[in-house]
Amino acid sequence: MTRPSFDTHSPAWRALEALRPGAHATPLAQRFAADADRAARFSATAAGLTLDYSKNALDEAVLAALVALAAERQVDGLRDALLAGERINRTENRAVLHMALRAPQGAGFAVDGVDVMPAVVAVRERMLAFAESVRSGEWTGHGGEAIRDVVNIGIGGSDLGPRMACEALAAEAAGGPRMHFVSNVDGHALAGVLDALQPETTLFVIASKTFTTLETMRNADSARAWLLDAGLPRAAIARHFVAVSTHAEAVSAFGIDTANMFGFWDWVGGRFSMWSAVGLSLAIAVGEAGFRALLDGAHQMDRHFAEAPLAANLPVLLALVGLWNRDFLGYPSLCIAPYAEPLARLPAYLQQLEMESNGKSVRLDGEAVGVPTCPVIWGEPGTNGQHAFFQLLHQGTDVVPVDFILPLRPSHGLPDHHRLLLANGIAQSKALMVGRSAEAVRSELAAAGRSADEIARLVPHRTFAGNRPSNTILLPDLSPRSLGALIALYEHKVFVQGALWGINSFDQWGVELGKQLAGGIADELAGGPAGAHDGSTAALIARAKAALDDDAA
Ligand code: G6Q
Repeated sequence: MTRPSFDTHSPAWRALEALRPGAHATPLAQRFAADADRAARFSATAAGLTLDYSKNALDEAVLAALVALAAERQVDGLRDALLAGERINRTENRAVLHMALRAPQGAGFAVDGVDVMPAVVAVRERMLAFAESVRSGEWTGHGGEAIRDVVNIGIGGSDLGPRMACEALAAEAAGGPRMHFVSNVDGHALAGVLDALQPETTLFVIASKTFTTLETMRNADSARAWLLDAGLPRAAIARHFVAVSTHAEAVSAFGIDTANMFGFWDWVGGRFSMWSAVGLSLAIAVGEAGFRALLDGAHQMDRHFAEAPLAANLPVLLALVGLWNRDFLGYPSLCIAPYAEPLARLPAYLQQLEMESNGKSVRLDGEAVGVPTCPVIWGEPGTNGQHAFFQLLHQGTDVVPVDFILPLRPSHGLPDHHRLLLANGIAQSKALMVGRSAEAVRSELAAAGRSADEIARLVPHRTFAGNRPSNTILLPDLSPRSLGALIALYEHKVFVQGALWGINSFDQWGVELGKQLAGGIADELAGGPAGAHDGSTAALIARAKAALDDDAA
């Protein structure tokens, strides 16, 4: 279907503009004081997850206008087009069907009338069987030893998802091999991993849809050289390297047996691919049952997204609140604060998911969007962040909305830690909202016996205005099922925001120019002819070349 073109004069947009001045008229804390049901009114649950968005500067009129905007922008129709396998990624002429990867056989996902599920299920089963054979020791290295270390070599979408999820689900990984991830072309990354490994017991998973990505191929070549330099024969490559790719010819030329290549399809975007064979390393880590549970959690969220009305639809609500904060209240960034150490890589994962998808300035029709799109996504796990950047969240000059992500049960057995962790997460969202008044600071200092002078001097520093927005997302635990639902929630949020802004969330042309220029500069650094550069770039190349030539001499 064609998307309605973006219109800031539309009735819903104008209604929201009219509501904007009211957003700050009543502070959040007062909204709660006036309405005992506020938290329940602005919370929703699906696939085991609860989203509490009540600590945002909105009321029922704003919410109704936001939902009207979603209806006006035909979000439900676009969602149906997505699920119907239409080629909604129009700049690349591709369908977008990562939901099929976590659906059961017979789910009916099709592209151009061809059911994709038989192929999806076939690769899924082959890949899970392979993962189990590595875990069980049935798959051995060239010399017959079981695999003790798995190194995933990939970058971007072929790295961030499995890396994040392996860390998040480490508690599920008992009995499997140790997992390592190498993405950066910076040799420190690969060298640091290889130093501790034995070639005879190491399996490399080369994850690259195209099998041409510079970083991945450089790292894969170096890993292969490491194996051969250790004295293993070329025939060993087939036992120590497998590939996740769509490029059979390149895989075979590398020395990998295409029987050990796990494919996927052009309708799986890199940053949406952790559910495909790109999740092979994760499947080796958490095993077949864990991987299936992850898929099922995501599938539950998919069903909710497909079926729930807009006003009760978690991804739609998360997207609408984000759009309200970005476009109407003008907040330029969004902090992701998982209160879970295993989710340490989640902010980086969501950075790619949101910023590569919606960090765009033009609509699908080529016209400028005309309003701010994706905010800067950043964050760190709590409670660490509290001792670092939370100062700015509480008292800085920019208001930064926060997504607090709280798994209610831990994956470890240490007593009492989790009570303290949850208390801190909840306390931070409250503190951001209520702040601390000058009056409260004065009384506290007076009660502590401070002099009047000292009180007058300290009050401005110790006061904070509060009224700062946040969402809280509660997960029952940090299980594969909960993680799957959480990631699918953000994926669909990204889709909905793209639909609201009228942009294509599924291409990434903005990353191409730097890659092209790097190719030319790499040739120059190797002694090739100098290109046409500005003064700064030419001087930097000259200095880099001098250092490289020095080292080579
Ligand atoms: C993600 C992007 C990008 C991609 C990497 C790796 O959506 O497309 O991050 O995943 O550039 O690409 P390959 O898998 O082809 O190596």
